[in-house]
Amino acid sequence: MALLFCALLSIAPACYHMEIEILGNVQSFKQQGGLLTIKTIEAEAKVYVYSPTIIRVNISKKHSKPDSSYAVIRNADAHLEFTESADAIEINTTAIKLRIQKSPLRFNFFTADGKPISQDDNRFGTNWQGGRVVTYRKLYADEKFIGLGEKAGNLDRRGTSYVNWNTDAVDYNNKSDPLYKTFPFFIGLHSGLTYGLFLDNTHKSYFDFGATTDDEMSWFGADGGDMNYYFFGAQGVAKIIEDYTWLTGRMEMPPLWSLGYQQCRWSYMSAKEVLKIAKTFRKKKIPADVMYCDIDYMEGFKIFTWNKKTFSDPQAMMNELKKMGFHLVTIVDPGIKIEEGYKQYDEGVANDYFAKYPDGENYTGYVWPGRCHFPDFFRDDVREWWGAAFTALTDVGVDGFWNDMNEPAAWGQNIPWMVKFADKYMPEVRNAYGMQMARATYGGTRKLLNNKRPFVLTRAAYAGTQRYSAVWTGDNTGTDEHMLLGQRLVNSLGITGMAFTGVDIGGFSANPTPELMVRWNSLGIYTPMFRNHAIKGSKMREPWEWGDANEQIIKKDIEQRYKLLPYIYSAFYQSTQTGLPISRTLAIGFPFDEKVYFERFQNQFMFGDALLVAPVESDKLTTDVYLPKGNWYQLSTGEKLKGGKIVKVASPLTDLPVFVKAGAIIPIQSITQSTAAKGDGILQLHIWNGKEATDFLYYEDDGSSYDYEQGAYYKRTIRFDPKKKSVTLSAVEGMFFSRFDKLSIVWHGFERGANDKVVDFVKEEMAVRFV
Ligand code: MIG
Repeated sequence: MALLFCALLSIAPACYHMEIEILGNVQSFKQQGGLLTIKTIEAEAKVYVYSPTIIRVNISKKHSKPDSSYAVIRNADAHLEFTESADAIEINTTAIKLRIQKSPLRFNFFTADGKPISQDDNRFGTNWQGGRVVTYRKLYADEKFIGLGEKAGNLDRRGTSYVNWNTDAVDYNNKSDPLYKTFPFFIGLHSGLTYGLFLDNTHKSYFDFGATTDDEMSWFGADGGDMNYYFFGAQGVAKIIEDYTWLTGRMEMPPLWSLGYQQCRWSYMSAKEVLKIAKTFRKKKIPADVMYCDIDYMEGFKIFTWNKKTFSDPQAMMNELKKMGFHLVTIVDPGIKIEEGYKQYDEGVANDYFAKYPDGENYTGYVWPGRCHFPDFFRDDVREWWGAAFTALTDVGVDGFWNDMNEPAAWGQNIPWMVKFADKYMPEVRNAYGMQMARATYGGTRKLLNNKRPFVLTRAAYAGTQRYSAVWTGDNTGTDEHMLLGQRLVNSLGITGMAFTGVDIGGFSANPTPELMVRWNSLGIYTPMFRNHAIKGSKMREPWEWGDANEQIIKKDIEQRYKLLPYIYSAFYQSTQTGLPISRTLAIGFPFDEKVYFERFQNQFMFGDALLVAPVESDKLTTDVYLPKGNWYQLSTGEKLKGGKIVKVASPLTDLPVFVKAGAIIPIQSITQSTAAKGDGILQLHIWNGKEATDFLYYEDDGSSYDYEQGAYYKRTIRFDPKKKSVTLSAVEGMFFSRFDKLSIVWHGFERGANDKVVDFVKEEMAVRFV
């Protein structure tokens, strides 16, 4: 036996030989409009300019047609200019100098004034290793890397490597990789310069930020397809995010209700239980907007059905929820149960809508309903069909749709690579499956809801998913470590265009301590999506399950969220315009401040323009916080602090450390029990004194329809000018009437004379002066 095994081993190398193929030297090139095509004996490179700060390089042995992308929504410029010399071709924009070396063919990016930003490793450049294509880049001594979206580990990804392969990552931890999503986009920082790189390739992909090499190179690549990357040369992390989201799209205004407090559980087992929980929120006067139904609302886990016993009258349940001002989000999974007589199964088979093996047989995998087929969301007709089926939910008034298990997940986790979606095999498109499901859900429900905004949530995603859906970070655990990791995931997702993000507050698996539950809720205020969720079998998690004293703290936290909604909603508007996330790692605003990357400070973030939040473990009642350069105030005490240093602050469970940037303008409203409630009609404008003039773009609309696309919004710039001693509001733009009729100005950090003022909130330009 042993002998035979050796014999087999010894012949293996003779049977298997991996080819390394190099890129070679430039043989010829030609320009057609906005495209420069460069040929070597081995391959072909296409270069396009998308904007002065974005250049695309696409290297392939065999370019496929047509050129398509799930992520990119823009086209290249129609024209491109270059110069040629004996050893290089040069493309110059106002921001980038791309020097294309001829022998061997290499791509080297510089600033317009010639400083190197990102260069190929001249030894290896781009090459093919079997079917895999890889590019090696020069690593700069002080280079840092941020990005890749939902990836565990540290903010600075230098010294680590990652794989993108969407996975149902149950019980992941801070070392796990891959997780659920694929965002092959990172930002590099060195020598005071920034650049971004987006590898638009849905195959399994790899990023090595100097983890497994000497200090000379980093590399990235994919198991198939082209070396197809977009290079971003803008200076400044925020500018690069703006460009990346210009290219891949930005989120739309979310329904306002989805920014309220969301209560979820696997599962509230009956309509009666859903209503009981909702009523308890109202009885206890704890604000909330959203209830969830996890998989148990269905009949035998069949998508688009209601359980006849436990949810016998969904319409009646919805009516009661609505009366209380609640919205309902229901879960959908991709797996369609194999069962004759079940509508989705019958239609799917009749119309051939499922993913299949190359011989035409439908692929079968096991998930909650048992044996299932999986819709081929890569096809237009399948997405239409899927989207239209949501009437089962929208007809009774559901307007939130939670897309789970769409990595896709099947028991055993290892779907055969022979499974085909549209005309592609699974390994090529797996990473985009969840995105296409979210796209189908969004497209269908947007139509069905008649001008109302759907709320879509997805677990799996690919670059560009922000156009369709919010995301959450899957099955985390109820520990302090996970609370901090979750914040890093949210902050990192924000770098890659995903502004609407959340984690399971309290942790999905395991039971959090009461202290952790309280702490995590206080961080929930400052999480774009504020949702509580827990695994089946765990202890109940609702705010009143933690004792009276803790209930009061959690209630206050949720109230704080509701007060901040005008500020938060305006931050979402900003994201729809610029792509900047709501939760911003400090690396966005302070990219070259070393301390921002220290492990003990790397979880800190700006929530919108004005608030710096420092997440702290639940058992740490004093903590060090790093305040970047500038002046700050502690939100809870009003104490003024000088930045550019580490400060020690108290961090009891009643007071998560939050700081306000000097000069901040923060609009706040009265506490309401849901976002549908009117409130007292007074918008409070909190002005935090500073030395420089500052602006805040205030935005409001009806919070629920698409009328804002037709101009039904209310927008004005608020300016605080300490030198002129005034707060001015520009005239209102847009055709919507504010729900506030009074404006009350609250002054912080002013020495004297600035009295709180209540004035009429008029549409014309207005100025409030102080002495
Ligand atoms: O196999 O629907 O991440 O949020 O509660 C588990 C049940 C399936 C995984 C999701 C989780 C959800 C759970 N789902």
